[in-house]
Amino acid sequence: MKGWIGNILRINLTERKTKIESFDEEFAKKWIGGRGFAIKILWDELKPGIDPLGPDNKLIVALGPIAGIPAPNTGKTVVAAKSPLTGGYGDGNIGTWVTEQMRKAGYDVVIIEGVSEKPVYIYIEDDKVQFLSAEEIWGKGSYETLEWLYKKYGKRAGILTIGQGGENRVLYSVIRSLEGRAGGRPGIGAVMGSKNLKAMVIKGSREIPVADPEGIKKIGREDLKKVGEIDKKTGWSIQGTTGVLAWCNDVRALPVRNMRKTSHSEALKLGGERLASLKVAVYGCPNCTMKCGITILDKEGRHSELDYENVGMLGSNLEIFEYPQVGSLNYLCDDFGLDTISAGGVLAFYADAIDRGVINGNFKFGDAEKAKELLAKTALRREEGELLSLGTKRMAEKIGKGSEGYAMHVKGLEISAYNCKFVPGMALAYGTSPIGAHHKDAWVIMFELTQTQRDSYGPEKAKRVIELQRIRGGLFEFVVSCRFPWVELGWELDHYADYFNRTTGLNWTLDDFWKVADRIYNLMRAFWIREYPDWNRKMDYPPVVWFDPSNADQEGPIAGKVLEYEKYDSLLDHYYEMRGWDKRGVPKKDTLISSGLKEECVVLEKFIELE
Ligand code: PTT
Ligand code: SF4
Repeated sequence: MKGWIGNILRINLTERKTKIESFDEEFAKKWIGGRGFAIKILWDELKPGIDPLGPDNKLIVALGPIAGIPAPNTGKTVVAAKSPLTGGYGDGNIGTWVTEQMRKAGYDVVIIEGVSEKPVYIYIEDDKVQFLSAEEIWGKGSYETLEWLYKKYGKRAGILTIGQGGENRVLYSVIRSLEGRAGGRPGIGAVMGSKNLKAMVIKGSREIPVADPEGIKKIGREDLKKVGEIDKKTGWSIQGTTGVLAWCNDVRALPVRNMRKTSHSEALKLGGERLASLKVAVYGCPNCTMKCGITILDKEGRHSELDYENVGMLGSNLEIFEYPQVGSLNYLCDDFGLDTISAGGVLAFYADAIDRGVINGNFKFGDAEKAKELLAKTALRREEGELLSLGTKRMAEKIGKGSEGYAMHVKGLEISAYNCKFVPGMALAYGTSPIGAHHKDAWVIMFELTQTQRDSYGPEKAKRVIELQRIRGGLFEFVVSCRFPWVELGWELDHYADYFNRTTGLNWTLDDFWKVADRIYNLMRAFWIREYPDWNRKMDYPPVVWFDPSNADQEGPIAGKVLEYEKYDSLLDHYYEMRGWDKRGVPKKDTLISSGLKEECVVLEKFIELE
């Protein structure tokens, strides 16, 4: 078998035992890697209903066949577990040296299970695995921890770590790596913390086995150069992802004031041009020639790396329009290891609830200093931070008084920085995203607002959401590579089939990938249903406030417009029909069987009646 190493490293923290297991070509071809391996392992090995923060949850670190090879943007790693925030499948994709080092150490997957009695970190070097005391770094922020580990193991060591947020099990804690990389929005950092695991450090010394090493070296190197040249020509990485902020403000899709508003007169203070003018450094992932980690000095003079989501959620959504202050909030999220999107959503929800008088507190939109204090209290779970550590869904359940109506989440995961009160297709993308409201799988908004009628709920939108889910939530998450060369520079998808075939020696077309993507989607959905056997289509609804006419913009191009329930339902019907799911959003028997999930179908039938 080429392309895959065929090894899974299983690490049991309770027993301090490790084991190398192998998988065969059939498994490899069926699930490919990354998210594919993660969902299959979690489905097979987790008993439904387990406590995501208990010893039975498993942290999966998974790579795909092109991860780490010398080709454009292959320095990414999938981290996954049952999410403590949503109770469903959760994952994230993080830029890190772990990718290359783990492949060189000889593993496609690392499974971390059990709970260590005391805080530890794991050091892996090829076949050697050590459990080491984390006493010196437990309680420290992720920057200090990374520095401590780099000093010991060198700058090229693959490191995944958590901050105090993960240690204290804040439900939206992320895993951190490198200067500004963070992954695992649905609380994968909290899962790591619940295992008393501060960090995983990995180094490898072997060759990554590929079918065509010379071809990969030549083409990969040429393509890295070409991608860099296209980036320079287009100038994309000058502003990086923040280039989209001005557009979101124009089309009325910017998150402002807990998404009550869709634009702001001061929005351009947070635009991409402004960010570019403040740039002091650029960071990024390994194997990347279009590095997008634009870094500024925050209010306290520290390096802070900003992306659009961070700026939208910690800036405009909180009505904070001073870049260095947004930088400070972002820095704190990184250091504590909190997800910026959820943290921004939680703070905005808290300010909104106070503003509406349903809860007492002294936090207001626009108050950057208080927001900093609240982030620290959240990470340490002190005072009101205890409430904020739960995420908006649970906060609303505790607060009550109708606050669930404006808790901006789907399935418990806070909505990322696209305000869809009148963007039906993107609302569907959030509704059907397999980890809760994230834009990763189907960023359909640009297509929708530039190439379709905004007020249409027609099948063309459902079709495009599925196409994007196949590409972004499928292909890029199972071959494991950053999607930005394709999204931002138009680098064609055929390149990925080429890299895949050169690493594996197979002869696959993109159509072969879509079959795998659909299989993974069906299994991720089955995982959710097994956890929530009373599943119904309401699980795929965006927040009710987006349907509320009293929440419509008062002026501007979408004045008076909001989503409509009946029409959203018809869009959902189109989506379900195209996916082969029934009216509840449950995959039909035929769909499961024809996508190669016969055994999984038998299991699922024990939890819910299948059509
Ligand atoms: C990603 C999510 C995003 S999506 C952003 S900004 W984006 C937020 N970034 C955070 C951060 O930073 N610090 C922090 N403490 N929390 C953060 N939470 C948010 O996490 C990221 C890039 C980006 S920047 C995007 S879109 C693309 N995402 C990819 C993806 O999902 N898959 C893939 N194959 N390629 C991708 N390329 C791009 O990677 P999650 P990263 Mg990420 C400061 O983690 O959980 O997937 O959520 O990993 O290495 O930081 O790269 O406008
Ligand atoms: Fe990482 Fe950005 Fe490069 Fe993608 S484009 S590999 S996210 S630095």
